[in-house]
Amino acid sequence: MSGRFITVEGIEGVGKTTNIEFIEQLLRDAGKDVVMTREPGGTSLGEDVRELLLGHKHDGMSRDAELLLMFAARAEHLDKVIQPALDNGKWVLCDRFTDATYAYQGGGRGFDTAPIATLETLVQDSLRPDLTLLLDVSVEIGLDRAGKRSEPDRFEKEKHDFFERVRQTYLERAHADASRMKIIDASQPLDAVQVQIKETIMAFLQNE
Ligand code: T5A
Repeated sequence: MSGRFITVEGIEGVGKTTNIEFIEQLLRDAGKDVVMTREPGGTSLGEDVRELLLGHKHDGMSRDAELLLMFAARAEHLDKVIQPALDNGKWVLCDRFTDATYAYQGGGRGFDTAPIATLETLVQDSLRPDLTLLLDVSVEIGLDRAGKRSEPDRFEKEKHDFFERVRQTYLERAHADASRMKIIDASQPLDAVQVQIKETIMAFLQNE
């Protein structure tokens, strides 16, 4: 039996890294064999591409190059990690996936949906996440949390408006695809965020 594919999304500093291990534990407690991974990255090639995308060596990279590098890393990730795990009945838990491309390259950089959708179908065929948790906070809170943690990467150097467009695109996608994409109010204290996450995961498990 094929496994399930769960993704976690949101703007910078929203708490994806903090909460993904909590989600992994919920799934393991339910007896699922979990593979945890991330984008961009998740493979040797993908992690090298991540360096290119997030580092400052290529500040000013064209938006076409950025979009294609995201999907190049994703193609390798699907081929080497995600699809084999799903085929073996494992549950794949991924920190960001193609919703991030629609949000950052679409909303943020201004790409039309059509070329992103074309690349999505080319690289993924019919594969889409079964469940996506969209952790949502205001841009002010997200950037404040992210800024306290580490030096800004190439995306974190973008201006406030960029992240407003990214957030709005995420929210629009969640409202348009509400059965898959669940919005979590991540502005609350961590224990309250994790109550919402647990409810969402339990509801998904019950419908399996
Ligand atoms: N990208 C990615 C694209 O442009 N297109 C794509 O297709 C893909 C896949 C990846 C970058 O690549 C871009 C998007 C990104 O810019 P990343 O490292 O995966 O970068 O993503 P980031 O969002 O940069 O990851 P962060 O680590 O910054 O954010 P997280 O993981 O959401 O936040 P986290 O868990 O590290 O938390 C940040 C701080 O907040 C605290 C934590 O303790 C931590 O200090 N915190 C809370 N504080 C108070 N209350 C809560 N509820 C809290 N939750 C967490």
